Amino acid sequence: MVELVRNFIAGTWCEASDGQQFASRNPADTRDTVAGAPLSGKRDVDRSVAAARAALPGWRLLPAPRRGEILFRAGALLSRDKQRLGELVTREMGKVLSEGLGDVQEAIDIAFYMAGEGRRLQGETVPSELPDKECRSVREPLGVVALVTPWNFPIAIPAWKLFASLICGNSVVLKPSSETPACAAALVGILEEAGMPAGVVNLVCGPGEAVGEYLATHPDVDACSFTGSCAAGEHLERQLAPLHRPLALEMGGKNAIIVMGDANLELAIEGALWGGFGTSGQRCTAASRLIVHEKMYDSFITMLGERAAGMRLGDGLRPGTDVGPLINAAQGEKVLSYIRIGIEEGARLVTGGRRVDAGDLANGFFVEPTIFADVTPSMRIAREEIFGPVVSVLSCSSLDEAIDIANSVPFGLSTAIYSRDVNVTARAERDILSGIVYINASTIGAEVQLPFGGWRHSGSGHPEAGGRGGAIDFFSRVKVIYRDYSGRLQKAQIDK
Ligand code: UN1
Repeated sequence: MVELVRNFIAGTWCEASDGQQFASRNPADTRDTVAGAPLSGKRDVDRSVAAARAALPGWRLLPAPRRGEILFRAGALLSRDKQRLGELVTREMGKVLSEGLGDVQEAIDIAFYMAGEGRRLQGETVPSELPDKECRSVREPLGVVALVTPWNFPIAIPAWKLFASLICGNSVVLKPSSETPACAAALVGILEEAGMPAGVVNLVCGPGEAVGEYLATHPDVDACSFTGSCAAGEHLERQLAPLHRPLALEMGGKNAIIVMGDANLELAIEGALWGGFGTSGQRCTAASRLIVHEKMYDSFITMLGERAAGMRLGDGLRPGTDVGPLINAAQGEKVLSYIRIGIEEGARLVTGGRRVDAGDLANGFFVEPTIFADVTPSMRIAREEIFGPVVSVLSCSSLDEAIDIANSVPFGLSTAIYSRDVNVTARAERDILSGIVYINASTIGAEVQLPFGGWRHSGSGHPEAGGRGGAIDFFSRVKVIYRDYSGRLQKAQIDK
């Protein structure tokens, strides 16, 4: 069945202004067209920004707990439709069904979490240094916000951004990846059914970066939140710099798992497989470096290699599939080129390394779970984000060395350490340079009630998810109010 996706502007589902369409395809079998979507242009963006602007005053002034009620309903509707939406995620994006359902669950979680934030959008009240005077702060929305989202979490990431921006009172225009328009439209459809007033949420589809950039730099947009590649994020950062517009960026990662000599080996292997090959390695939190203590090194590699070689590639909708396809041929070729680079750099290929295109796999881009051993920190496969099922194993002889290696890349999103020694894990926790640290758990699977954000080249320092200290801080701005009820001129700093 081909889904008919439309733009959603001012509460109406509509075609692109010039009537053109593009298709999204099932990465497991590209003969299967998932959706026809409107190939949108500047006029569609202009209309959606105008709709968001027109809807802003009413939405901004609706009490935040009332806004939260709409998000509660959206959470309930997402729960009702979880199976259907999870299958759509798998069909349009390729991740295995359990993860497709997890993608939807993450959206449910953030819906309920942000709905509750509607009753917690706190400011501060502090004493004044002067009598008969109040000092307090309140949170206000930024205005019209552009949300530009990737394909790897086609429901969860738009949901993170939508629900956080909406609870704060912003109106939005969502531009999802052109790989996954049907998932985005399904989410927006849920918000419509939940009772979102017309114009508060608008959707414009593809094509790719041109529309996203036009939207983010649009003169009537107040802020932008972007998740995607470093190259696209940094480009956007340069475009937006002269506009002095708040910009939240979530970009790449080169996340490490440190495995110390006293680690629970079986647990560490499971974490490495899950973090390295879950979502076919197409997560910004994917574990792509394993820094293993020399005491464990050989046994770790042997066991990991055997387990990875036994993973089943295939269509994520088929039960028993461990690893789905890559999103498209360009991404597949990029992954293969990194495998060639690893071999040329002198790393040892333990398992995998090839595209599999026999039989049922002929019409997607499937790459075997691939492990390189004897990788050194300066190799490109140890430094650059691959975004595929390729894992590099490096060795270390101490905790300090492991942390140095982990911190030696420009990224800093998620790092894990496996050790039974609490003194070791506490030091790692303190010294690792990344926004998220896992102890005895893999690098993937962050929960929505805490901020999610990368340090250094992984992000702009404006985390997603979480409340204060997280997404609420980005999607709202603080206004400070001084109220003097003394009836006379009081001079701060002077009247003491
Ligand atoms: C991403 O890969 O862009 O922590 C997001 C995780 C998920 C989110 C990943 N909850 O792996």
